[in-house]
Amino acid sequence: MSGDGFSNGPPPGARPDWTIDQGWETYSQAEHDVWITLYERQAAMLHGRACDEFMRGLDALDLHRAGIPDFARINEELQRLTGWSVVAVPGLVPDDVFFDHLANRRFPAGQFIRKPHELDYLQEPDIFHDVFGHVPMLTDPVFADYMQAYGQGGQRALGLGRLANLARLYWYTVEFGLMNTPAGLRIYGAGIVSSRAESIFALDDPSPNRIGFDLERVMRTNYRIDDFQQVYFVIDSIQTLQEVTLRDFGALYQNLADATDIGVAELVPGDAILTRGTQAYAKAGGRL
Ligand code: HBI
Ligand code: FE
Repeated sequence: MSGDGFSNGPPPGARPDWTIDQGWETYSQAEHDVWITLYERQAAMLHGRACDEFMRGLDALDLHRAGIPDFARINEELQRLTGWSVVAVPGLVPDDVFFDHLANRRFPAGQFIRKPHELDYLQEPDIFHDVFGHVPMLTDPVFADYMQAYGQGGQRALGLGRLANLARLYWYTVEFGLMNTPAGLRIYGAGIVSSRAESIFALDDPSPNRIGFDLERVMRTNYRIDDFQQVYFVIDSIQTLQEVTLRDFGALYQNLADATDIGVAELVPGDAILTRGTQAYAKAGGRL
């Protein structure tokens, strides 16, 4: 990604919008087996952990079959449900390209799958994170609209120089969001549902803070990309995300221009604290 958030050009073999063919027929059996291993260990444990919208989406798309899903097959159902589609990309794409896809209801998904020794952790989003993690929620009409609005907002934030604030919203909702439901705390964030260890940590561990979602608070909060989160923000329902998109982000960015950042383990006045975390995991050195 370029520093200013605007792209130079796609790598050789990719189209101008950075998409490539999925080339579904080129995956090896070993690669399909990685998908099956990951799918089976996640799908079973997510019952009672992931929110109903995610579990319904997982069923609707039938992502199991015999391995890595064929985007052409997923897209038939996804198009029918919410008008979204999945397109293949080589890996991370520049911010402006990413937002343009989302604004047009296309989700860019990594074409490659992690290696058998990387089952638990990898830096770049692969097809398992992108498709298993993100795509089920795109079958929900309200969430689908939120993602499109995020893409449109991203294009605007780039122009206003406020991308850092907006990226935190994505991080703490789309990637690491939790939901307080009548049945209990549930996961909807793709970064959590696609990770076995964080699916347990995010809900059950006493270490992280869990705080009621507040848009300005979230936009001021730093995040970490190298380990479990030290704070999770909790929405009451997907409707909370719909309300977010009705806010005037221009006014919000003006307020935020003078506001200080909030540390990942910090609590501030006004926080609706669901769990006051011990931070024991981070204090002990985290993943190390
Ligand atoms: N590219 N493929 C891919 N996937 C992402 O999640 C992604 C990206 N490029 C930029 C990006 N995310 C983020 O920088 C924005 O959400 C801010
Ligand atoms: Fe992601």
